Amino acid sequence: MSVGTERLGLATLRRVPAESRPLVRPGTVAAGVVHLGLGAFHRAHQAVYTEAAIDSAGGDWAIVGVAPRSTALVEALAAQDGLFSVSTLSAGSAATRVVGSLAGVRHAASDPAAVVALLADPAIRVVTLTVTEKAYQLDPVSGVLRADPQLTLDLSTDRPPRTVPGLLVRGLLARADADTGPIALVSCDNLPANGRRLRGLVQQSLALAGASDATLERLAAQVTFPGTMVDRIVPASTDETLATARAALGVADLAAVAAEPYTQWVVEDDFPGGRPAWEQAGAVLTDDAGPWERLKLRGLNGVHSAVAYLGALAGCETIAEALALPGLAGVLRRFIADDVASSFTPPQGVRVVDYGDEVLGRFANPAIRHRTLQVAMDGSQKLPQRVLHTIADLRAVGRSAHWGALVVAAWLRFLGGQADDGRRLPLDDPLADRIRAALAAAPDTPAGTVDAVFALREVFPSALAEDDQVRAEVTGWLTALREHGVVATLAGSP
Ligand code: CS2
Repeated sequence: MSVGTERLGLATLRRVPAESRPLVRPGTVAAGVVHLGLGAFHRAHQAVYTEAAIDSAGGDWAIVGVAPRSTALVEALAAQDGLFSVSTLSAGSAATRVVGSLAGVRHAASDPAAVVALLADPAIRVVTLTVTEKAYQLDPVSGVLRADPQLTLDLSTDRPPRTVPGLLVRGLLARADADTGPIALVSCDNLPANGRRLRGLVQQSLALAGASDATLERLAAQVTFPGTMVDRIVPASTDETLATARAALGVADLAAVAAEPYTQWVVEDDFPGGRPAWEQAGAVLTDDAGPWERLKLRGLNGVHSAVAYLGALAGCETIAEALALPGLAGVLRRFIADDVASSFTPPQGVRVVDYGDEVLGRFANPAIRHRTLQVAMDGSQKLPQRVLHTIADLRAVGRSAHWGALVVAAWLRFLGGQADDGRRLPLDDPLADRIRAALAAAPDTPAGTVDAVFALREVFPSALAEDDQVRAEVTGWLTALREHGVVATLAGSP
């Protein structure tokens, strides 16, 4: 920040152009929601819906945002009175608006006790989470959270909790003790049946923490886990994002985010302590988010991963650039029409191919510079629900998943760490060490790679790993990718 640049905050809001000012002024609405995970996605999604809900229907539903790790973000938001901006970008246009739904911020790593106290506060009736896929896994061998091997210590009552489940469990135990009242815990991560998944994780964590039967019963009656489908493309912020915000606002915003115009939120309506009127902000409240989740995970995220791996291998920096690779859009349309659309029953009134066409249009947005390597991250946590479930559901009815196999092959080649032009590709994945060790021990052939990676049971369940047809298709694609590269493989695919 250059000397003399004013920062966004309550005191400088009058300098911000009128059309960019927030709908809600921080400090005027009490908190009712705690959000865990203050990343760019939350700021451009739930925070925006909640601000619009408060604006149109009122209610004490401001959000206290908790960053599990990042201190920089907590400091930036605290210095800005919780204000931040969202720039909505499409080809040739940008609109920047400040959002005012954050009533405060906390840093879990340095002050876990404050977060536990917050979760136990009777004013808080909704907790939302965006903590990424990898935070939801229990290790099948040790029974301990894979994301943090210290979980058991974390849950003992004489240690400050350090993980998300640790914080939740400690907060819930305090609520049960004080008979605080009902609360909904809402996963907003891209996982199938995310509500049930969070419920399972919390129950297992409560058991590990030694919660008594009476406590478990009390919590079962007072805590719900609505499932959700969340959607908006929000790349990690860059210097360019901050420059766009600053040009629009006339003040510096160090917590600025940029996002596409499209946004969607489908939420199961199970909030025993009430909730913001999100439907007033365009959210769909429903009994069952399942069909929407499958549509989004398979028809958007699965296709996103396909573009990310094939694009990264072909040397493309962004998703939009990758989508322009000759032949790729056609292959993705076939993947959507032949594989994804036949693998599940979509929500009523939705045609999967139309949804897919809209998705490809969104990916082509040149103003969203979403890096292929960002989407490629954490593949071991993403591939199952994005692509492998599509393949497994087709195999269960005796069909093959030709294009799905190409996506798996692209991931396997990506794991090898080298793009088609020889450039190094980083492997950012919680299973990276095991993947590297498995690949190093295997023969360096397509079949050797398939054997090594298909042996990761938490990624490939045995029914899929032992399916000769799937292995043969993936091996075939991997051979083509290794011998000819992405561009020639796409050109040669029927
Ligand atoms: C992306 C998602 O990073 C990724 O893996 O596929 O974050 C995607 O942009 C969002 O789910 C869109 O809603």
